[in-house]
Amino acid sequence: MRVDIISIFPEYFAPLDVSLIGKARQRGLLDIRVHQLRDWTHDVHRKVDDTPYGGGPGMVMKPEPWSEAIDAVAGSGSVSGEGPPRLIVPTPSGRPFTQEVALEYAKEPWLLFAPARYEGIDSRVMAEYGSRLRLDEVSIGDYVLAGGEAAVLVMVEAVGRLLPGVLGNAGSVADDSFAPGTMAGLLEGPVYTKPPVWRGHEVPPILLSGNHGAIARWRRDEALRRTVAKRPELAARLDPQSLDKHDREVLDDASFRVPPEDMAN
Ligand code: 6GU
Repeated sequence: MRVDIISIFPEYFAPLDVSLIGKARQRGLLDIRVHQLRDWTHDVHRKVDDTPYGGGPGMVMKPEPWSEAIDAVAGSGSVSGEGPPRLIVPTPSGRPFTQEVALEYAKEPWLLFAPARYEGIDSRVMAEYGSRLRLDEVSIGDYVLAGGEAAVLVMVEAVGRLLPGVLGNAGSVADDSFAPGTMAGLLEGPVYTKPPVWRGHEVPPILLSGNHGAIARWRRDEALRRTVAKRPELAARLDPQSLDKHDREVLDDASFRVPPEDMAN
């Protein structure tokens, strides 16, 4: 996968040299190119922002540097004869970035991220590229960051780890909280390693039993309990048809009412 990032803070993306994503880049699985937006200005001050029409606080990013940058990067050859990149503009007013969206992006050959500072990019840039490219305005959660750069780091890591060959253990993607499958819609339960007793805390004995069926059942119970405790709104969205008798007993014990089938979603 090719990923381009246009930002006034290219140095913000140094973490993409590290760990899982850094290794994926070294191995040629991910081609990440970071560009300085100011390289597409033409004045001595390399100005990228101006005051907002209609007044109000803060500054708005000017359309011209963004359009020149996006045209140059999106037009800079394609990935193995594919079309233009998918353009992703991080903004707290975008649609939520979820695991589903990460899985969708992981299928793309080419992503172009356009993180803004200040109060955002002049909206005409989105109007223009919304009709020329596939454009997504996405938010990583209900809080406000000082700029989109941290959101790009989050999205590149979430997407990058889904690419074929990036994770050592292919099973860990299937086990993810929010991944489709037998544990779909449940948070992952607790995990343990050696030693078997640490500061008086024991590892649950079932995990040492070697009984893989019983371990899988126990893990599902823990996932159900944790989901009810920490994310009751996720528990409420569980498909009643995916719940067996034991699941219902665990949920009942956690004082969670499974909605009747006609109430589910
Ligand atoms: Cl994508 N950008 C900014 N600036 N703030 C955010 C966000 C994005 N997602 C949540 N808050």
